[in-house]
Amino acid sequence: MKKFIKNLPKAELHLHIEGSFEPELMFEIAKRNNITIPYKSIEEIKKAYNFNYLQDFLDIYYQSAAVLVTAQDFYDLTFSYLKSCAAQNVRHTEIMFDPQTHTERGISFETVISGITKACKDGEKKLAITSLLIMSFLRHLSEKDAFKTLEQSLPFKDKITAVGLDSSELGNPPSKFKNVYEASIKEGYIPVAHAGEEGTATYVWEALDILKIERIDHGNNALQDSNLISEILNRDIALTVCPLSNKALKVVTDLKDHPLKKMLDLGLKVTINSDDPAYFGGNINKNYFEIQAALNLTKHEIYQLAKNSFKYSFINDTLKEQYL
Ligand code: ES4
Ligand code: ZN
Repeated sequence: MKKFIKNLPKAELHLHIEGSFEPELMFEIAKRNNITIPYKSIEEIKKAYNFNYLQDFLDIYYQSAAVLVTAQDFYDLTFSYLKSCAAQNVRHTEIMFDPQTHTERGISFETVISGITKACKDGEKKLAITSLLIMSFLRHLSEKDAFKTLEQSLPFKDKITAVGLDSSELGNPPSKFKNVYEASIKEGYIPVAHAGEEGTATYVWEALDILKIERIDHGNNALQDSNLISEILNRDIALTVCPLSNKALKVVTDLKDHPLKKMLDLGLKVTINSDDPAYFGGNINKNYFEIQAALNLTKHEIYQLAKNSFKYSFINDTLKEQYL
């Protein structure tokens, strides 16, 4: 089974580039930028990565992202992730990035996007991996702030495919971002959003009806509402599920209780993703391995999950045909 998973061509649709920041690279970049980080060793870092809920993780994630300063830093971060994709037979990836995590500390939007896009180009040339970008708004900040980010993105519009919504979900419902999503759609961005990770089914409804999203990041709590399940099925919208993330952030107590099998049985279009692989104990293949073992998934189900990852990606139809 492990070999089957390893050899299976896959796409990753839910990945925060800042969450792929491995401790080794973090130390290296902190050193060259003369920034002190609160850890002396990899062991100390691993010990700190012990979370009880989403906010515990976010506090550390933003702190670590603060060592990224130059375009070269963003290049190294992204290229390192793409190399790990190549090693796992991930052929296509849709990378989320959080501009506000960087612009808030005085790093320009251009620095961030130029480093990331240069790595993506090299990833395509040297590693044969295709990629596209999802610009994510931080939901703990205001809609006005998100508008500012949208504005800053416009000169680089040709490099960005979609907009997303991440960070602290509880208390920051999708409806808070109604206007900026409307404006983003007008600019040609495809809307997606994190919903139903810690938030209720109501948040998923809002993301669908108010933000008009075309893919749901997580969506676990959609299962609380049978009308919502029918709606997701009718709209043929996929869920980007992240098993090890859910375990690390205690969205589920044990992978055996993970709703993924239930989702598949309901006919929902599910994909498997790593979310923040450097923080949650595993890359995409490890997510496949562990959820397969916990839920006793068949090869046919694993194949279906990988196939969904290409089918529900945002690549153009010609390329999609090639992957399917
Ligand atoms: C995130 Cl797992 C998760 N949820 C919400 N926002 C995030 N940003 C990075 N990882
Ligand atoms: Zn996420």
